[in-house]
Amino acid sequence: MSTTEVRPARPSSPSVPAGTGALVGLLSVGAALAAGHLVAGIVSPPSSPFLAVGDAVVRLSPQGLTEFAKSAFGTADKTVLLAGMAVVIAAVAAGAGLASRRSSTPGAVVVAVLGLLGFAAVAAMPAFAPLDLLAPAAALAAGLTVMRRLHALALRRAADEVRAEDGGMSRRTVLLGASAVGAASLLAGGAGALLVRGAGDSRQMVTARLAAAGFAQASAIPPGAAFPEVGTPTFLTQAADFYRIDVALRIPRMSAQDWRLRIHGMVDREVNLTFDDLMARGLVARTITMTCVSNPVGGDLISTAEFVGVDLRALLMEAGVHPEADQAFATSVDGWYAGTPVDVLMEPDRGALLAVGMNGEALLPEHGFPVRMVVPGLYGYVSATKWITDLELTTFAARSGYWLERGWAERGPIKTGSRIDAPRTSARVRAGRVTAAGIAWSQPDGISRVEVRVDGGLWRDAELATDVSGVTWRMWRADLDLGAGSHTVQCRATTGTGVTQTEAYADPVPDGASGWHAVVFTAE
Ligand SMILES: Nc1nc2c(c(=O)[nH]1)N[C@H]1C(S)=C(S)[C@@H](COP(=O)(O)O)O[C@H]1N2
Ligand SMILES: [Mo]
Repeated sequence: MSTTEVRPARPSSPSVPAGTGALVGLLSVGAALAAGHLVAGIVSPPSSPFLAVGDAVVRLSPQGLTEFAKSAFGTADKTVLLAGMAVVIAAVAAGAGLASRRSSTPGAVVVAVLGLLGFAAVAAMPAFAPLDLLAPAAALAAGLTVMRRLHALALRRAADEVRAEDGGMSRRTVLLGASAVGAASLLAGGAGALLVRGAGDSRQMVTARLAAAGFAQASAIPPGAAFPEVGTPTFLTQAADFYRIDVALRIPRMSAQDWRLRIHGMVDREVNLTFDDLMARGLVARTITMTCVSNPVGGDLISTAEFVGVDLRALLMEAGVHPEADQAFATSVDGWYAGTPVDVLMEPDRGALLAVGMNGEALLPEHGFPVRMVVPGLYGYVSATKWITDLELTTFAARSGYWLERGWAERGPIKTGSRIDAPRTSARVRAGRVTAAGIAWSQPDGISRVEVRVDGGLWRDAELATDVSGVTWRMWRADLDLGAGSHTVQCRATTGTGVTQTEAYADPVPDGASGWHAVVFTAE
């Protein structure tokens, strides 16, 4: 009896040739990126997983690095970044294919991990909306499908070769499958790129036209108009940090060229406007603080920007509003609607705008590109229709706005308010001299006084920042002398006409919150 084991000569289990393996990896990831880009182009351009990952890289990079990239590559820095990303992703994809020569599982795992990265980047976008998840979902599905199907094809071909079977699957079948996937990816990715670029081009064009018209830079806000060094917001809110409220599931995408506005209803003459018509009229810049009616006492649904646009009152005068019309009913391209009191719009000094720009640039898509309404002193839900395409002069009796139908008030004047930004609730600060700071607003009369008190003691005047205008917020600060222990600071504002903010607490529903903001913190 022999002790030597005789292994039967069995054919080694089939494995995909290295080159084919790498190709399968590349094609799977390529198909994923292309599918994601195409769906994003249709649904919402920023949700392209490839672009979203790029944006996330920029946001998460240390500032020094992004500044270096800017100085080294100038405006091409984005392109350099995306090209670099493409190289890294291609290397990972080829590696994943090489690791999957026998089974497609390692490749599928890599595709899934890349897919999750895409999901995370899209979900972390500043203007994320649930429908944005469609693009990374499409990418993941395409990547996994191609990985499984192409790999199976390549493996069958390899097995046939091992068995040296005649009439087995030919090399051509694999090549054909790979070419089909490659061609489909190129088509999908190309179409996606066109769609994505179309949206971006239109915005860039508007920004360039604003620059040419002399509105590139938001006008200088006087120094001393804000106290960010002690905790207030900056005077102008960056467009990307501007609070955002809307019921749009996905941000409407409309090019400026396709935009139209019809002013009609109870008017002498219907007015029809294109974007070029708007630009041809005199543009005006107005710095305006906007507020949402849902903003609770102490809340942050309040922001300020320099808006550029066309005077809405002048347009309405051109149309000739009938005296019976008490409501200007605006509809946006996504179907949302809001009614604004005509008497407010027609106040000579109110300054209502059809805005096309914000802080020296075209509006951001999520803030109403290409055109929105802005009315100083009215909450957004009755005045600030984004993506506006229709303005009907009518009556409150005839039509009700979206939030009116849901129990909110008919007219939405912004209530006088003030907020403490420093110290923060539950903060621990050093006992001794503590600087409290915050904001106050009362449109259109402005703020003449802000008072603070500690632990229910006497009210004392805070120092007011340089006044900008009655329709913007005004910052304040006050140095307090505090012993160790828990403290409560409160603030209250007085309007330009001498009316002090009410202490009476009210919830935001139905016409805006009221009451004095209080912050409890500890000095130690
Ligand atoms: N088309 C559209 N416009 C809209 C809304 C909306 O839901 N859809 N919300 C309004 C509300 S309630 C507010 S407070 C402001 C907010 O504008 P912002 O997102 O640019 O800050 O937009 C207004 N315009
Ligand atoms: Mo709002």
